[in-house]
Amino acid sequence: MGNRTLAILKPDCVEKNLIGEVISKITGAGFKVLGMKMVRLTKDSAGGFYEIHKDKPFFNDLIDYMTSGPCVPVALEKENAVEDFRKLIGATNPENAEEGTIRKLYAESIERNIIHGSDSDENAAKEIAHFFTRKELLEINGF
Ligand code: IDP
Ligand code: MG
Repeated sequence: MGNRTLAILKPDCVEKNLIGEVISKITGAGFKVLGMKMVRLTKDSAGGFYEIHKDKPFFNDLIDYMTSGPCVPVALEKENAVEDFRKLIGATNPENAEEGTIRKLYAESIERNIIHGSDSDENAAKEIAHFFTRKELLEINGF
């Protein structure tokens, strides 16, 4: 069981001025913020991040969406981080997300669903490394 996960507050979250509300839900659920930054993804960076979906019919739209404006990657720490965070954000399609989850509360569609969460410990480590260097996290947190 790993204790880290990567969130991204996606461009629709930033556009809708929901950064504060969403971070508040995350910290309220017991996650500690290890690192957070605002970035504008390039097509290459977004394509690399979502490499696993490159053959899906929604891939090009997904890359357009993720590069449409700034987003906010957040490295998070908590016991059982990956599983607990996926529960907190809810199903990919907000129509199927449970009441009270971040996607149920704020997302408008299966594509524009506000937030990303890693789906395994292995991917969490890779995804955190996509946005934050080990040195950087070490320097920020002092451990
Ligand atoms: P996840 O974000 O819940 O892990 P994934 O299946 O990994 O969902 O898909 C990555 C992202 O691609 C989703 O969060 C969503 O933005 C987009 N996406 C997934 N499935 C569809 C779809 O069927 N149509 C349009 N966009 C989709
Ligand atoms: Mg996924």
